[in-house]
Amino acid sequence: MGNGLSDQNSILSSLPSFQSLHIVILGLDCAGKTTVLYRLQFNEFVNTVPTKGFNAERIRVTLGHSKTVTFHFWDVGGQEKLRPLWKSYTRCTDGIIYVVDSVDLERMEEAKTELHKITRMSENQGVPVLVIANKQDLRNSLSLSEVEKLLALNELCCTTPWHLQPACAIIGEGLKEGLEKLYEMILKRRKMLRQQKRKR
Ligand code: G3D
Ligand code: MG
Repeated sequence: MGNGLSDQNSILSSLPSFQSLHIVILGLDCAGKTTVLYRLQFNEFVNTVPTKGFNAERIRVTLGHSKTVTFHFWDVGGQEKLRPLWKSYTRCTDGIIYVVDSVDLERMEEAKTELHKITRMSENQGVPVLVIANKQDLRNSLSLSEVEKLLALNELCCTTPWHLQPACAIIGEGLKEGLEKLYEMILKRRKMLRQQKRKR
C-alpha cells in the first residue's frame, strides 16, 4: 500500500556502498519506535524505557538482492513536550519512519495530526515516509485499511511518497519489508532530484 514505488529494479543498485542514510523514527509515545530500533540492531526483543531525548544507532541492514545498506537511525521521544524537537531531527533527513500503535484508536487522530504537521513542513517536502502500523500481533489491532483511513494517508502532500507497512516490532515481522520500500523510495527520489538538477 502506498505511492511512488515503481521501476524498482533499475534503481536498486544506485547508492554507493560507503554512503549511509539518515532516517528519523517518529510517532507518538508508546507506539513502539525504540522497539523497532533495537529489533533492527540486535535482531531480538529489547525491553524499552520511555525515551526522554533520543537514541541514535548506525545499523547495517541486509535488504533484498543481498544488498547491505547502512542506516543512521534517530529515534526521537514521542511525548507531547518532546514533539517540537522533531523538526530539528528531520532537517536534511533521507527518510522518515512514522510508527503508529494499531490498537490505540483513541490517539489515532493525534497521530494523524502530528504526521501531517511534520510532512507539511517545507524542508520535508518530498521526503519519503514509511508508516509502520505496529502491534499487529494484538487481537484488537486495526486493519491496514482502517489505519490508512484514520491517518488520512491519501491526503498527505502529493509530493510525499509513502508506504504503509503492517508490523510487529517485538518479533520483527514486517520491519525489513518496510525498510526495503523506504530504501526504494529514497533512491527514486535521489534519481529524480539528480535529473531535475541536470535539466537546470
Ligand atoms: P516508543 O519508543 O514509541 O515510546 P516503545 O515505544 O518501543 O518503548 O514501546 C512501548 C511499548 O509497546 C513497550 O511495552 C513495547 O514492548 C510495546 N511494543 C512495541 N512493539 C510492539 C508490538 O509489535 N507488539 C506488542 N504487543 N507490543 C509492542 P511496555 O510494556 O514496556 O510499555
Ligand atoms: Mg522510545
